Amino acid sequence: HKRNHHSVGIIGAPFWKGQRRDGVEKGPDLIRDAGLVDKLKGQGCLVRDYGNLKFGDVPDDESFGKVQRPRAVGRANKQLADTVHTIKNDGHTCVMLGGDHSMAIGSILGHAASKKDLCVVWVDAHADINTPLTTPTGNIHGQPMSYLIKELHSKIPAIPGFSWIKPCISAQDIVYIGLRDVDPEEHYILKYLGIKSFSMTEVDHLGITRVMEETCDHIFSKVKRPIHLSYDIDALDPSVSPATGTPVVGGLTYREGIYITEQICQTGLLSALDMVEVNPKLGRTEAEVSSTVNTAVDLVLSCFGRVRGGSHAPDYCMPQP
Ligand code: 4U7
Ligand code: MN
Ligand code: MN
Ligand code: MN
Repeated sequence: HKRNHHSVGIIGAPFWKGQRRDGVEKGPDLIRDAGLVDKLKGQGCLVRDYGNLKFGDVPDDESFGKVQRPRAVGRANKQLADTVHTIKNDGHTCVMLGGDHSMAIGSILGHAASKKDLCVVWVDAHADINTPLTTPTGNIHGQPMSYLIKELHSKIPAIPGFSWIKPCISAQDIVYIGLRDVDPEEHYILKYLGIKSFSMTEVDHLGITRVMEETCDHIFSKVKRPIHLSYDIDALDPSVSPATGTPVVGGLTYREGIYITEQICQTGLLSALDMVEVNPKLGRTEAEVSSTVNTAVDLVLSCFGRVRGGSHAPDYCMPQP
């Protein structure tokens, strides 16, 4: 048994302006209050907590067409990108606690600034690949992928606050898992770009074991490369994680959700993780909130070596009678 060597840098991104439901900005502190840092240390990780980003007010943030609060989202993501870049240069695996999923823009761009060849595994009920021109809601948490994919660059108009954003990933370097609420325009984009995706139908058909085998075959088909895992808590079934902004029935079980993170950990190539869309205000009971938050914590822990079969310190000694 090798000692758990993970060095983890945590950054909280308490940002909600990529959608309309308040409460999601409470995510980072709730996940910390559930004991994330001590639990990571308890399983042998080195942990540095970089705290929470602070987002100033952005006055006169008029919508751009349908797109809501573009300047606030652009600015917050620039702050996050710079911090993620720092955390990567400090040598950590970066954990971004959201916040809504619009923060994946800064998280992935900051990650890409130090790891050019990263690939993305996006675990979500949604594809989050609407462009500013296809978005049915105007919410940027449903659009982050469209700004990041090179092949979509020509379809993206100039958005105020977004001029610093340059696409950094290719369509072939993305895998989706858990999809079950994809807008028609998003479905067209997924097909048109040939993006690998395992919807809940594929999870049912193949089982999560083969889904993860095929995910790794796809992302490592040419060379081994760093993984950016972007995990939206709404990928899991609302019976497991109900406290989230856009729950969709028919999601991943707790066990499937954890199996994904265990297998990503097994690759040894996890380089950054987003854990987003936990919204305590949308739990109807204390139990719904704690089930959602505890699941988020468990997912992070299993990204960093927690195994369900148990483990022990390499220097453990049996008590002698
Ligand atoms: B989440 C949606 F129209 N597709 O674009 C949109 F259904 O980060 C939902 O995955 C997006 O939670 C959900 O607003 C964003 C909608
Ligand atoms: Mn989602
Ligand atoms: Mn999402
Ligand atoms: Mn959601």
